[in-house]
Amino acid sequence: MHERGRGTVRGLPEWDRCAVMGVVNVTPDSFSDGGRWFDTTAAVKHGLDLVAAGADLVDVGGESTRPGATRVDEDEEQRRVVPVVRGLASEGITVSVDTMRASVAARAVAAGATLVNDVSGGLADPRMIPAVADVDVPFVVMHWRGFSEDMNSRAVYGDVVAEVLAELRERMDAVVDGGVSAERIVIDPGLGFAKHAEHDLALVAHLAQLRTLGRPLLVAASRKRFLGRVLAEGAAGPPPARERDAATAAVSAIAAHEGAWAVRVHEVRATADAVRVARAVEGAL
Ligand code: PMM
Repeated sequence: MHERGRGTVRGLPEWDRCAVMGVVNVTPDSFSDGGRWFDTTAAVKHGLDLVAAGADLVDVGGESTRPGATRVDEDEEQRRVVPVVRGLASEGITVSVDTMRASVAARAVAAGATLVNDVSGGLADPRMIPAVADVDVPFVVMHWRGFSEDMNSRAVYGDVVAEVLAELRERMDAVVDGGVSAERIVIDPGLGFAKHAEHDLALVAHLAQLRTLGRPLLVAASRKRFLGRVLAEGAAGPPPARERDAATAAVSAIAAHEGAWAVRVHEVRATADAVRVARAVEGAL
């Protein structure tokens, strides 16, 4: 869908539709699937299963960023992430590393990761941007206002879309000034990070505006609180995270239709179908 400008990322394969990024959280306490893949062998197998289900790339993370989470120790994060990255990369899978630490990013890249996904957009670790520039791999710049411990207090916006756009533009400039080539950048609105449900929904409603930043867009709505809030309407309360996959796939279809470059999801199958339906519909335009 080049005519709609999905965009390409130098150093990554080109897909003819919105790509599907499957999530492997190697954490005991992740927001939505924590504890299930907290072992190298199980985590690698889970990544392979995600690819078999239709994932184009796999995002491996060792630190939970759910609201209120405290930080994991650096050595522990490396121990969790690096062997899983190595195991998946050695199977020929395109692997992304989800980390806010330059040291973990560098080791994961040495182990075969080809994309660094930093939810802080390079803000959490001053060594991150130079490290990414040095290894010269693609970099996800997500909208972020602070660590998970107290991020909800930063969810204050006048115009969330305009502010996220402006803050992302600032981060993109800083990343490029730091030596990362612009063609390597992917942007991400950071759904659920210092955002309440109404902010997340407004961002999903205005993905086209984020596309004006001129870089490929990653959308990560999977199982997040705002979907719980949407599904809670008329029900007894929000369903647990693992019961939000159909809602996640609905966002995947919307995001793909709006020109997202990739969607990041825990349950791949339904989203793999959603992005294919979006491509077929675009093809019929
Ligand atoms: N969200 C989480 C983790 N990593 N990475 C990007 N680029 N964007 C996100 O929104 C994002 C992320 C938190 O979700 P999880 O704990 O359910 O994986």
